[in-house]
Amino acid sequence: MDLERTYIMIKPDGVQRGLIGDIVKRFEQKGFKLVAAKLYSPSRAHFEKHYEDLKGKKFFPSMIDYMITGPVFCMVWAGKGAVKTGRKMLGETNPADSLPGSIRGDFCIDIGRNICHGSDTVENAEKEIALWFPEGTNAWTSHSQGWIYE
Ligand code: DAT
Ligand code: MG
Repeated sequence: MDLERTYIMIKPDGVQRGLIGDIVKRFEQKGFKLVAAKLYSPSRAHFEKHYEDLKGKKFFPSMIDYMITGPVFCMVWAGKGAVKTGRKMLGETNPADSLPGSIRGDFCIDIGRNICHGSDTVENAEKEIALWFPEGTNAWTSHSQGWIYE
């Protein structure tokens, strides 16, 4: 089965606040499959590439300043509808608009400290996976597959 992949990243505030385990747990419990993960401290240029679509925004420089304050936890999760469902699990960009039960709805308050990133389209997910995991991801078969998919 060729599963859809999405790039999920815990930002420096999520790492500092000890939320890696909670966020990983939600994706695992949902039934998605972890195919790559690493703690990583990329350069400013790397973040500027990741967020290149937002280059003209007023908040762009301060957002990049925040992203380079410490390591981020980078992950690729695979599963049916992983991109769309992953975004739903994260919540809205602004935590104030995020429902309780979503990650941003439960764990953060300010838009500029919204603890996590998730790809917004399948095309962007594949671009982001290539940027963050040039070494590739891991192919493995989960023993739960038959209990998650019909
Ligand atoms: P998302 O992270 O939900 O995909 P986005 O791609 O529009 O949202 O923006 C990327 C990040 O930039 C977002 O997670 C937080 C920051 N950001 C977006 N809009 C902002 C704003 N109006 N003020 C401050 N930071 C903002
Ligand atoms: Mg985005």
